[in-house]
Amino acid sequence: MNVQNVSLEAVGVKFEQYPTSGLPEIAFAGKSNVGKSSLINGLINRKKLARTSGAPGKTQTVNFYNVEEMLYLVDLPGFGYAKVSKSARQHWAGVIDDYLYKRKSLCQVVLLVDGRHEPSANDVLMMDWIKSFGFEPLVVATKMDKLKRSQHQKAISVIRKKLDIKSFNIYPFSAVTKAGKDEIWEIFEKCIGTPRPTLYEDTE
Ligand SMILES: Nc1nc2c(ncn2[C@@H]2O[C@H](COP(=O)(O)OP(=O)(O)OP(=O)(O)O)[C@@H](O)[C@H]2O)c(=O)[nH]1
Ligand SMILES: [Mg+2]
Repeated sequence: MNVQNVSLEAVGVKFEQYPTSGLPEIAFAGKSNVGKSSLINGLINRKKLARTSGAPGKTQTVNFYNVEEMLYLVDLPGFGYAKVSKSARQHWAGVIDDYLYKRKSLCQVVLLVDGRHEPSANDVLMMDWIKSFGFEPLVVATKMDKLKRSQHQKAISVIRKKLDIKSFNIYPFSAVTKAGKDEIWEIFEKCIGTPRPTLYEDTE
């Protein structure tokens, strides 16, 4: 997609604060500092519309980026950041859980993992968590520029094994070179207009 018009339309932690337009949404989940906000910036051709930081815990709200009045890219707070209190961790888990469970216009969930490392126990939990809502997460391996080209294939197979991914692709991405961006947009474009999994039950 050739993205030109994009804006941060809504920021919040509760449903009342989220957009009501019903545009399809794609959400980005993954541990703090893995590169969620950087991936969003890469996809929307902006350097810093989504705020990033070298220190984990930067994004603390659910942020809705309106792309061309066609869809929202939704930046979720990171999970599993050890330095925050247990109660704060529970709070964020609740915000993300509520969002993933109830958000009707959510059509795809992207799980980001660090391409340099074997996924952690938390990454595996997040994968299972997303699946429990009926989604097949789109797995993106970030920071691939930090690996040599010759290490890419091995890195992807380590992720595939640990996350027990058999039937779908893992998408490598670098926020530095933007490699992988077009492939990710291609998948996103396919899911625009796809309803969320039927596992979802209307609770309202
Ligand atoms: N080299 C390299 N650095 C990256 C890449 N993606 C992210 N980073 C860096 O990693 C750090 C964290 O990136 P963010 O995009 O803020 O991570 P986040 O997942 O949004 O983090 P939280 O908001 O804390 O959950 C920043 O210093 C980024 O510049 C990448 O593909 N390559
Ligand atoms: Mg962030």
